[in-house]
Amino acid sequence: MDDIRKRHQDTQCVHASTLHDPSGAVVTPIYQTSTFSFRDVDHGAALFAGKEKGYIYTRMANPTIEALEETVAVLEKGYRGLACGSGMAAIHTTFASMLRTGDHVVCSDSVYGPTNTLLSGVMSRFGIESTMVDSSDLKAVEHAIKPNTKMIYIETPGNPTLVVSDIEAISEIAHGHGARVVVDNTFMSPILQQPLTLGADIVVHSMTKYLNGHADVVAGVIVVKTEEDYKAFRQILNQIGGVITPFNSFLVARGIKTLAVRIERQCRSAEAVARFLENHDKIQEVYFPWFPSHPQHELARRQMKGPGGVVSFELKGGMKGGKTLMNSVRLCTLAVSLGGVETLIEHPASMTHAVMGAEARRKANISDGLVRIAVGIESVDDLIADIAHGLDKVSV
Ligand code: LCS
Repeated sequence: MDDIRKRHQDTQCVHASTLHDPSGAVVTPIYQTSTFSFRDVDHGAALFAGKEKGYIYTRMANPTIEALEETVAVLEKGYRGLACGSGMAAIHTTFASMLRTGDHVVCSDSVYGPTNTLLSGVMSRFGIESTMVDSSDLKAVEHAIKPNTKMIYIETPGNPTLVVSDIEAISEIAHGHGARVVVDNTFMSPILQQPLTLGADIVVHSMTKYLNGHADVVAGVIVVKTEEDYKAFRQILNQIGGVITPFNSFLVARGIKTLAVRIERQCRSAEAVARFLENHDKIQEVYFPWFPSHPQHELARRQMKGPGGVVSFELKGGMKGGKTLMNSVRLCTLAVSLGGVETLIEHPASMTHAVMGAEARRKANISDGLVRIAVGIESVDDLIADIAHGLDKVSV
């Protein structure tokens, strides 16, 4: 569809990955090949020299992967996408493409645990410094900037406390200091938030979550705004080699066809679950950006089109209560990850954010009693009945 960029996102989800395959296939086929043949030596040389368009080798480009990359770029209103083998591969490729020894990064303290440790571990070994800040506090963000700050990295809402950061204001601050802004948009998907339209320079996603939506693929993507960035990032991705497979690209592109409808249901159900929890007498605190009790509630309503499908909360019984709940639910599955059609429940302090260590968790407000539910698309009545049953077992 030639004018796909002008269509509504609901339409883009369904049609953006259609390739115009010579066979007439309605769905982009899986080009399950590592390499592509050349007509003759001059053709191969012309492809390598960039004088002719075509495919060479799947680590460099592949039609099935390109169809997915184009789909996410369209949905994010970006220039082009670069699909990666995981969300972490997308984040690492972004760091490797934008930073060099001696640079400094300001990063939200509320990010997925391994993003935090990628900065404090691997990147610091290569001489890249980072400062973790509460990125919902604009003064703290500006204060953390140094003369060598090249990047402000935010995840909003942040995993797992759902702290919300102001993308537009942070982009203005960053650009005023010659730094660029990367937003991890995993928790929102492009349906609920389009950071590039708010001034951010780069978007990353773990496509393992909402974009794929079916808990059967690990994948990531980077979306850039300019041709210059695209070329630089592509070169680094090609060298590092953290690419996605054609088969996984096919699955994610298939998942995206239903993204808009899944997100609509997940937002509605998450709100109902959060409201149930907020009114329950065994619950101490609910973290949900759509509620007036959330500290960045007004910003969330302005910046996001919906709350997303994740609800975090603390029980009055602290960690002991949380453990009883997680061991007692029968429909919610005790597992990490989020964004799939099935509801998952997990314990950030001992699971997704264990790697950060106790001190970094304390700074990021991730208490030992915090429980995270990633709401799926089951009947919300069944979900609430399951959580109610689990809470019945908790003694406070
Ligand atoms: N960014 C965010 C916001 C994430 O939540 C995750 C994974 C990643 C990046 C990394 O993506 P991956 O390499 O796994 O595709 N988050 C997980 C979570 O909260 N539970 O399990 C994985």
